[in-house]
Amino acid sequence: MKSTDVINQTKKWLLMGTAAAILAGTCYVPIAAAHGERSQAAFLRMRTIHWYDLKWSKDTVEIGQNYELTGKFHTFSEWPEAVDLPRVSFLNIGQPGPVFIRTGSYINDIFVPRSVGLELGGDYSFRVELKARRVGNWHVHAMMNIQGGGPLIGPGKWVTITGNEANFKDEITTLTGRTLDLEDTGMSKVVGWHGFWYLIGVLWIFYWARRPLFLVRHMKLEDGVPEDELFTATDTKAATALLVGTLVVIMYGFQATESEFPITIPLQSGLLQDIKPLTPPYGKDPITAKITTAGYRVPGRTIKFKVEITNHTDKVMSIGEFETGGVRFLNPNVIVDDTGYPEELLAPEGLEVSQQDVAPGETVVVEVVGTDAAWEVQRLSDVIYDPDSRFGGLLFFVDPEGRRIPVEVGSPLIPSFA
Ligand SMILES: [Cu+2]
Repeated sequence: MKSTDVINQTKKWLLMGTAAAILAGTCYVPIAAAHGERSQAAFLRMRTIHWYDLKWSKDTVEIGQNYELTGKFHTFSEWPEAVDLPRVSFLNIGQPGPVFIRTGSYINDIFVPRSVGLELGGDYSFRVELKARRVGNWHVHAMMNIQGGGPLIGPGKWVTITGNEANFKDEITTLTGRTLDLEDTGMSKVVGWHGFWYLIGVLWIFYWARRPLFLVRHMKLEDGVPEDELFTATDTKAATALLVGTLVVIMYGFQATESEFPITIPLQSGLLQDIKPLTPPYGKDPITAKITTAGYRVPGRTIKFKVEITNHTDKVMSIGEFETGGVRFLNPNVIVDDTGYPEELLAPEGLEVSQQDVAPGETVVVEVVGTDAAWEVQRLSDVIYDPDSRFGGLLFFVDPEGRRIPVEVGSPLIPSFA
């Protein structure tokens, strides 16, 4: 084969390869349907933070409009060893970049722009206030970041943002009385100063690069020409001018900025505080639930357990729901979801119980069976791969007034292969 043939062949293949890469990149845009949580170890998701009573305020918002994610969460008592205790935790939102901005977030009505400490075994309420910023269809998750543990991703729901992004404004008023749009505050100054110094640097290089740079100078040095003959008196003047000029501009810049912003404060940081859990409606441990056996079929879509329940209250309590890893198995006789909970996580008729109502003072052993595709789709069945085959969840009891009382349950979870 002649060498031109080889070159032509190479060109042809290169061209085809590039075309294929561009085509693949532009035409194949897969939709990410889960956003990290499914790949997390099932036992971690079931034994860390349990999100419940979640409410995403609407399904569609316009640019600049407010949006809210509210709900409660429970910190599981038997916190897994693999995750540090939630002493430094940050309430976050799982979304693909700032498609919403967070205008406020609260735990138990305490404003939490920084990390906080949480107690194990407690229930907390939270509220995250958002403002729509990017047009699109986004999957928004409740999320808690634990220092020394990582992100604990809660249930996510799709929300559509419509409108014109150019209209988005993030206005604030500072304590000095200025009204600023944080979308572009300070941008012109940052670009201006960076551009200015970059230009100075380029000009200085250009000043020298006009003359031959490498070979000529190298050869002169080799030939024993003294170093100081390689630059002229003008060069020395130019260098001095640059040095003095730089210092003057720095001083000017410092002064000008100082007089434009006379009052500035350092970054506000540090652990905010330890937040105490909510006071439960019936006091501490109104209902005790102790699992005696628990298991799941492999492969399968069912988790079942026997639980010894004692009702310490003076009301009849009905078992309405079992929640684990964000999946809600409902007993339709007791709880019908009216919050628009994400379909893929909701089993509206997924819970079967051998006894639904527990009388005041009664102790019973109830068999609970939760069945839904979500057990498999959300990969909770993948607990078979986990190094700690234990689970945790919340059993929701409903009192005659319709109040929901979450009771933590957890135990080893034994697979069966028959
Ligand atoms: Cu998601």
